[in-house]
Amino acid sequence: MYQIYPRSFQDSNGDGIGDLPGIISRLDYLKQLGVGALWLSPVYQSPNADNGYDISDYQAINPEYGTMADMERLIQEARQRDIRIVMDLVVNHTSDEHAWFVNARTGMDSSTRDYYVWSDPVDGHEPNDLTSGFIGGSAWEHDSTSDQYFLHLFSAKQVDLNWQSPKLRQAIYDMMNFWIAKGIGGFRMDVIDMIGKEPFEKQLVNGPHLHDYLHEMNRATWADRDFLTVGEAWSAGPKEALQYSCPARQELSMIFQFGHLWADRKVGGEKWETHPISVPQLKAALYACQRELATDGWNSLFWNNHDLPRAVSRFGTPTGPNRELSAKMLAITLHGLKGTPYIYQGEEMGMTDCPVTMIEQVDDVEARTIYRQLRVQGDSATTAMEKVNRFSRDNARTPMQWDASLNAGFSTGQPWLAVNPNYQTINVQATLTEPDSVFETYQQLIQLRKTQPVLQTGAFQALAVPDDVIAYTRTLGEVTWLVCSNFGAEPVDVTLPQRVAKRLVGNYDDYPDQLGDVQLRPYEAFMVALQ
Ligand code: TEU
Ligand code: CA
Repeated sequence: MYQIYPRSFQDSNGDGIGDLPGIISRLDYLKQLGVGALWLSPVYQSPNADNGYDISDYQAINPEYGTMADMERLIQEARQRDIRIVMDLVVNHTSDEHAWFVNARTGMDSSTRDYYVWSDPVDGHEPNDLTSGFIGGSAWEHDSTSDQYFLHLFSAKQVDLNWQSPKLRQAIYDMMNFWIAKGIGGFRMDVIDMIGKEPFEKQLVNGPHLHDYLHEMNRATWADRDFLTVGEAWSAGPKEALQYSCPARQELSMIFQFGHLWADRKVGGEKWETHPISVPQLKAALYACQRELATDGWNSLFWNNHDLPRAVSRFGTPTGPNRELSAKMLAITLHGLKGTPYIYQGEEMGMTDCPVTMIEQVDDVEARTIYRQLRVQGDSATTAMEKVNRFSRDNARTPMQWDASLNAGFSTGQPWLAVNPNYQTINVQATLTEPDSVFETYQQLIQLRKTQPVLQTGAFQALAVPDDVIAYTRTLGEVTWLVCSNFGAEPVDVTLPQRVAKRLVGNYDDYPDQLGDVQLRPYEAFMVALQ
């Protein structure tokens, strides 16, 4: 699966905003990479308070991105290349400009009033102290027409839907069926662990009816079709992942869990409280998922997305010769695991985070709020900007770097978010012409995943190796493959199963044919077949 952030992928008309015709014009490139599906971040009608994660009409395309006819053409053109389109389903909340909410606001008797979460004031105040993630302050907003409060766990323009309403649930399923009928191949479900919330109990994730709703949704929409669903679930660990994805329960194909991404964060801390990456913590989290979902359920595999720093900047080295080495190492590590790998646009050529010096250069609503809070708490502007540069979602949202021409070939106009200045050297054209490129490594890995059953279903086994190394095998019948990766920029000695091996993929030309005691070079990684 390849994630496209449409705003930043390819602009076709020079307005500085990526669009659907732009995506269509790059389908051959994606086919060449070999991916089987594209997850598009939201392209629906939206006032863009949170770049499309605030939808005002689920059944219309944002004119910035094109028309419904463009969308239909994208679905067709992709299918002709054996690529499915997976749409982002944002049904925890709608925009406050959605007709359902505009109508709900007209009064207590409105037909869609119960689509949202309302409460009378308690002692003249908000019903409780829930806070909004993105803008700080209360998650309850006062509505003067009815003197009630409504709930928004994200920005005030992202109003929480009330899944306890059967009518709302049916309206969502109808909308999903509208898209399924258009021939899409799946849904990525935004903050799906929140739809069963009990705001008055202050239970925001994993509500008591969450899994009932997902089962009901499955039956009411894609049941019995060849259709992929992946839920975003920040609250889930391996056990919950199994619940969501075990086929017998008829819920989702898989979920995104984020356990491995705590490896450079204070657990339970805030997202800007970072520390150097702990590889033991990283592998413990990855392995826990492999083990828990070994025989039932299914994993998703990813290093980054539109909310997170870029993989090579976070887990590797974003400059110098180690950039390509570490980008390939990350690709090899991920693609060897059992599950469905997700590539975030630009990852396939080792695109890096783009640091900024002033908060004014930042678009992301979340980063702007946190910056303000950090300043109030006493951080200097410099310290606060350092933190913002480590976590800001803009890091991964800068335009796709296609070539070394003006604006990286993304747009002939002024891009909505500045292009990373390193586009002169890091771009698609360069990676396609260079021998042994990062792109080629991804391409090889994708081909192996498509053709080699051992990578699809082979059993996972971790190997005992030094802290900075991740090494595991996958076994199916007589076939055993080994994946070994040095996550450090320093050489490290390891002892690996001593059997003659066939080389499959690696990031150094001359990796050993005979394993045993081996010294791994900086960021060295390989996938080999053991005999
Ligand atoms: O993100 C889920 C979410 O919980 C975010 O707050 C996430 O923790 C944060 O972005 C990490 O920096 C999803 C979408 O992926 C995100 O883009 C949306 O802004 C959010 O939901 C609201 O729809
Ligand atoms: Ca455009």
